[in-house]
Amino acid sequence: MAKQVPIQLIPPVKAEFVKSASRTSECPEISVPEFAFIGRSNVGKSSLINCLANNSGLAKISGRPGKTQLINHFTMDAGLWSLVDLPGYGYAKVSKVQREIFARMIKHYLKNRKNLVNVFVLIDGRLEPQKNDLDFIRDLGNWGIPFSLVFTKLDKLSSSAFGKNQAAFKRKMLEEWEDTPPIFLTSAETAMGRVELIQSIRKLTDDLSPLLLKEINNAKLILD
Ligand SMILES: Nc1nc2c(ncn2[C@@H]2O[C@H](COP(=O)(O)OP(=O)(O)OP(=O)(O)O)[C@@H](O)[C@H]2O)c(=O)[nH]1
Ligand SMILES: [Mg+2]
Repeated sequence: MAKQVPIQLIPPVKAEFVKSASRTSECPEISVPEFAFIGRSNVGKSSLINCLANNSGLAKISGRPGKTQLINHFTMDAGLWSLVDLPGYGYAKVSKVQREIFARMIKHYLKNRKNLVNVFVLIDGRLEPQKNDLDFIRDLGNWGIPFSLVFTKLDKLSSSAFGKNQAAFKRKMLEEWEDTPPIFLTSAETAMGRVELIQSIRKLTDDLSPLLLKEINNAKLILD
């Protein structure tokens, strides 16, 4: 049985950097439920990971897009689950070849990482719906990968301006999807949404750990 973390208690999550990998086969050994943060370059993935961890130096942040270039693994809640910081998509200043390499790396990771439970797609709350976000979400749907939407940087605009962007994004999604996924409203600056994100990940971890651990053990037996 997985160790239970009381969902209501949100202490500073005990977080540690594990390793950076340039391909799925170099990722840490599968052991606990994993969650990934993805989104356009500069959307605030690394900042939000630091906000969740309550540690501003954990993941590398930069005002220049394209900072995160590898698959970065962190363990959270003292190793009960792991969080992955992925490179951003759609950064025009990266060469086409480099973008293609990132895209392939991300796709391979998402489709093959056996303990990946949910992907959090970060969307800049200041912007109207962006084609590359909608394209990426469509890919996730085609690959059958569960995901949630996380609107970021909400400290930077009024709630009415954000309300319009959110409504427009939902409308766009509903042109192709029957429903919208779970949505989180966040700011790494004010820690808005931190508790909700951690609660949701802990709940998924609590629900899934026993099943997932059984599957992981079975996979190991087959490999041995
Ligand atoms: N005001 C505000 N600024 C933010 C927030 N989140 C991130 N930023 C800023 O946005 C910039 C990019 O943040 P990162 O966390 O490095 O973004 P990223 O998505 O990891 O970027 P890449 O690794 O390049 O793909 C930095 O200058 C951050 O300080 C937020 O919630 N509010
Ligand atoms: Mg980053």
